[in-house]
Amino acid sequence: MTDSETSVSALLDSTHGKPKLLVVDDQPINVQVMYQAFAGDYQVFMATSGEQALAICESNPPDLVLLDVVMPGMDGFAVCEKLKSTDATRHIPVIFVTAHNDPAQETHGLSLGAVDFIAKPVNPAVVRARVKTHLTLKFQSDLLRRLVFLDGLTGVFNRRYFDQQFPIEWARSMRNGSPLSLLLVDVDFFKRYNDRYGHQAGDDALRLVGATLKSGLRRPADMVARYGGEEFACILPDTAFEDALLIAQDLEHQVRQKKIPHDQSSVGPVMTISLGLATRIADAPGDGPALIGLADALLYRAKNTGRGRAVG
Ligand code: GH3
Ligand code: MG
Ligand code: MG
Ligand code: MG
Repeated sequence: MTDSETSVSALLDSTHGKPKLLVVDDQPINVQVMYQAFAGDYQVFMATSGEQALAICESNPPDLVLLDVVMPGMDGFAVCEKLKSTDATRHIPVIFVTAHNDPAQETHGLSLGAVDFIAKPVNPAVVRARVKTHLTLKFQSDLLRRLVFLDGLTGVFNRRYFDQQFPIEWARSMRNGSPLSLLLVDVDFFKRYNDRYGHQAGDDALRLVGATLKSGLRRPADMVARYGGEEFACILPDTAFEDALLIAQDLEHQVRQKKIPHDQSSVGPVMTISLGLATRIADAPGDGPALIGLADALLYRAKNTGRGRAVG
């Protein structure tokens, strides 16, 4: 085994166990050939139509898709286009496998975002080698995305991701005329907590608060980021003020329920958070930074009116 193979298998083991492969072909015999080429080293899932393939990608995203082009109903090109235009599936590499391998088709497939194009009849050893190459690249780019966009201490998104995502959500909200809610969250008396229980315990508490906020947000589009030292920000797309206020109050309650001892807190004796909530409503003047400023001002008000509460 070469060094790069060793490091790749280590990466596979640490992140995924057996990689998940989705084979899509309307001819059961072709699916069978692929199954035999990959069963053993991979978890192989199969679909015999484009619609079925999309359903599997949505419910149980594979690490790579081997995709037939010509199928009755939704063809492979349409499936690829749909996968690439959806946030949750755009990072799944797609390899087209087709008998219609003229240059125009191949160029079209690659322009839709596929990573490779393989001609039928397939040579199993060649397909295996190409799949392995693309999976290696996929896992490396997954790792890079995690390093770039996740906070190293808490595992929630980091400030860099927030700064990238918030303007996107703001623009989407403007375009759709939908509300956009923003929560700024700050741990109460956290300096005293560090002084009393130590920095290590402080780090553990921040991890727990981050995890509690993350699990407390229910919609897939909601996201939490570590905004600064002991501050978090939650973006709630398409969420009206009244609903966001209930969520904010629930998050406050859930952190309190973790019962992290804090005998130096004037709110305590457990750790609490304060939250500021601001919502963009249709046709209201202002911009993204103004919404952040408003949420910050309301957080400040939560601090000044007793902490351990949400103010909107
Ligand atoms: P308030 O209720 O007004 O928010 O008071 P506070 O003590 O929480 O606010 P202050 O801004 O005075 O203190 C924040 C503290 O958070 C100070 C800093 O050392 C601590 N902190 C920031 N990042 C980390 C971290 O990553 N780990 C730990 N353990 N502490 C951190
Ligand atoms: Mg076909
Ligand atoms: Mg603070
Ligand atoms: Mg604080």
